[in-house]
Amino acid sequence: MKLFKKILIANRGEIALRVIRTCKEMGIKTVAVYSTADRDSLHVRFADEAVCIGPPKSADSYLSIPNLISAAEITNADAIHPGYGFLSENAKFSAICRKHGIKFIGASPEMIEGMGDKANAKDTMKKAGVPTIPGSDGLIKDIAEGKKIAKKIGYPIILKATAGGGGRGMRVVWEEKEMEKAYDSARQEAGAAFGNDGMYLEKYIEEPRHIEIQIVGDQHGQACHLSERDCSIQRRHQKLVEESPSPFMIPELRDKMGEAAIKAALAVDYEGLGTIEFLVDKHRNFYFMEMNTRIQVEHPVTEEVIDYDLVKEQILVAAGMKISGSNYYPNLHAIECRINAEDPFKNFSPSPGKITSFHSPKGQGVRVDTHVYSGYTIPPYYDSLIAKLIVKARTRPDAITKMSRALDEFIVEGIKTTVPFHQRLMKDEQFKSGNYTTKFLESFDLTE
Ligand code: MV4
Repeated sequence: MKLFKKILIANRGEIALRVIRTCKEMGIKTVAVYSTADRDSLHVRFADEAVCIGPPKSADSYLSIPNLISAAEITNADAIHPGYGFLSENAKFSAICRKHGIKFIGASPEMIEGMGDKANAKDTMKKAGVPTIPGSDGLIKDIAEGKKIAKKIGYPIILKATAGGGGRGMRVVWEEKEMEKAYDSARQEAGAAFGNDGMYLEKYIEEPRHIEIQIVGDQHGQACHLSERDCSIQRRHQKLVEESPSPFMIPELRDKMGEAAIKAALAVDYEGLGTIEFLVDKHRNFYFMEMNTRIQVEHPVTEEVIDYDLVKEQILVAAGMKISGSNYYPNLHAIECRINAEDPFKNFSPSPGKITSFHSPKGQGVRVDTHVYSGYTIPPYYDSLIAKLIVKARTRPDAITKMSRALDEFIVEGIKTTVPFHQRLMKDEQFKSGNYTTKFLESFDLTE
């Protein structure tokens, strides 16, 4: 195995810093890239080298493939870590890195393309024996075909864009007479958003949980799982809280879902770190939803419960290391709260600006991943995540208590944050009971 000498991190914010930390511990040199809006970010300060790649607009900096490849060539980086978002699941970028002899620490272009098309991904998983939701066999060609399949499987059904993501191009249909309008509008939305209006259909699962399995596959044909994360606390397809283990999990289900996730990874010869997302219904039936081929925002909850550096694993596997092949099971309970620069009392509207005072919580079992500090100005151009607060404890109730205590210590002045939202959530009886689904936040009261 030949380890990388220098990694360029094609990202910003807390995840860029997260990758830099692991590289340092591994003795790998780092190159940060930054837009002119990010000069003062900690990822720039803590990297061995830093290259400015353009103006604030993402399209001209963090999404500019020529600028990133130039930065890698100038600095002699032999690998690029894309983090999450931006170009982390961009098939073209993965291909161009390969062409330039730079290792892309992520999936191959073929894999990204195969999993990015949702109907195709579902078909691949179905053929591999991974449970999928009953529905159309691939894309539907018109409304008449949609109605025919819906009648057979029964309403409600959901129409999904094959190029979809973040809930766009998706419509729930409760009865046949709504089908025409739903189909036309979803198709139009998908065409405009993704330049691909292919639609497929499946049975609508009414109050599902979102439970995902972390997997890792190596270049030698082995794959294993690292247990689950429950990401059901979402608002408009944005995750706000993640935890591991899932409060809904039982050992038999974990074994079955873990096995299905490994089957999914082996079916596509998956190399690297990945996540298989499942929908889980109230009867604990589970169904493949999507596969993510990147490190995820919520990876720290897994790191905390299995005591494992996932970024290190990702880098080692990209360099050709053989994995041990054994699965990992949680020994502790971890919860992550996403601290966003948003006003939870004003519909989570963005709140960029200067942080006049910043003090992060500390103490046993408390971790804060952040790139910000007192005096830092949050630019308005990027996502609103400013910190991730992760706690771990022996049990879920202890983790919730610890999270409450840590949130009380979190001081952020000058901007609004989601801290007050999380404080309320940690005291909510239904959240505390663990009995929540992806619908939970729709009815969560957030008046000041
Ligand atoms: C579903 C579903 C119910 N039934 N599919 C949302 C995003 C996209 N990745 C898939 N999504 C859903 N697919 C069937 N057949 C409900 C959702 C869904 C959802 C899923 C996970 C987490 C939050 C969600 C919020 C609304 C809808």
